[in-house]
Amino acid sequence: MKKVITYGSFDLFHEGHYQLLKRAKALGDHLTVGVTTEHFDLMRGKLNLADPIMTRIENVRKTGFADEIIVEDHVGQKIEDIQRLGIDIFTLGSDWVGRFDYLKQYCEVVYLPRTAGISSTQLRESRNGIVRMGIIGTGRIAPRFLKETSFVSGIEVVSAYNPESDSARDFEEEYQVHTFTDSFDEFLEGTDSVYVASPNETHSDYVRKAILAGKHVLCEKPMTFTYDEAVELYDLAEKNNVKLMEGVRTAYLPGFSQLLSVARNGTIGEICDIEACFTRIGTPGSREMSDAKYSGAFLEYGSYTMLPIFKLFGRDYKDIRIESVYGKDGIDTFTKVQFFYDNKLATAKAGAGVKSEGQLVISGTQGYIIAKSPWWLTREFDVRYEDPDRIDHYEAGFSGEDGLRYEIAEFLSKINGTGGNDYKLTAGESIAMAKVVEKFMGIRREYQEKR
Ligand code: C2G
Repeated sequence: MKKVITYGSFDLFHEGHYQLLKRAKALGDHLTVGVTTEHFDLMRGKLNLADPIMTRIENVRKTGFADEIIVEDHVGQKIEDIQRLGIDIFTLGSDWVGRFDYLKQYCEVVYLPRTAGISSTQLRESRNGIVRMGIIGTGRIAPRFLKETSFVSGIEVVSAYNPESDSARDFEEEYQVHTFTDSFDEFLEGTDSVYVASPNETHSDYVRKAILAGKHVLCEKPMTFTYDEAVELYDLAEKNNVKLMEGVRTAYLPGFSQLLSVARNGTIGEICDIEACFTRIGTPGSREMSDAKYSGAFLEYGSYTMLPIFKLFGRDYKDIRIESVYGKDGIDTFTKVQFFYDNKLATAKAGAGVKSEGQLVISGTQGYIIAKSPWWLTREFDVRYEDPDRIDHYEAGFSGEDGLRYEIAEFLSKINGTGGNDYKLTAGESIAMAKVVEKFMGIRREYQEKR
């Protein structure tokens, strides 16, 4: 008996999938089909599947070609399956030519002709349409964001806005994105959604205006400087039936979700302490080194360090202590926020003019999780125990350099209603961050006024 295996996501099942399975079945007597999990697809950079796994499996089953259906959930599984199931032929469509030649040492590898003119990507786009996005602010992050959107199908940057005409013109010339300088309303008109990446102090006004114009908003952190305004903006988004999401990038990374799951599943016992640190010494004159009113260490990096704390301990801390080391003009070069929970402690440290070990340590009664710098771009972490020889190492998929594509994909699936629950960064968590930011700014202002 000749055994054949093939794999795929089989999202929005279409004629190409049907033909592939038919041809795969014809190669032998028994066909096994591996259907990918959402997690595995996320790890390999397929960011926006529309159908849940049960639907995808059911669609494969309905073709009648599969004698057996299995689930593919990890890298390296293909070799295991081929050996375990005694597979004679591994096959995939011709879009993969050459990519699986390494399997030739285990079985025959056949690339079948791909059906032209149809793909899940096309179907997703025609079903949901393309979400037109406008970028507000054309500074450092805008080009990176623009590049990352190209990895998420279904969203397209159509324009940008910057009231400073020089920088707008440069951006337009360099990146070929039509950039508005005068009319914000005109800019908004041609978009379905906006990404707010302007200077910190301008975020909330842009967010409000965009929401009122019926646009979905992804806003760089910190979205606002006050608790009340954060509440107001999330309410406003709900009332206007648009999505509002704060761009605390780490929250949307598959590796960070995995880290939170490991922390929550009891592996390290009961969690007692969290220490999260992020430092980056900025170039002299850069915003984080010089804008003592609206920037500095905590405003730039504090959101990352508060994230694991709010995710794991919640928002109901009993007390909070905020202390900073100040530089010229009273800007904070280093800020340490201590959270006191009921029998639990947490520390968030941010540095813009002080360098430290940027790590995340989550300590429990049985062991601890350590994620080394750059833990905020979570690619890997360890779980360690009393026995120093016992270390469990976890590695997560991570595509691209800065993880922005995961945030963009999340934003898109929220807009398209395919994202499920709002658990990665809830409005409540984002509002809790704004509350700490407000308190921090009050303390810093007081220090600056007294000097
Ligand atoms: N396919 C095809 N014609 C199309 C579209 C897809 O023949 N027009 C084939 C693909 O080449 C693949 C199968 O259908 O063999 C499933 O495609 P996807 O669902 O896109 O899955 P894919 O990302 O190719 O997964 O471990 C997963 C595998 O590596 C492949």
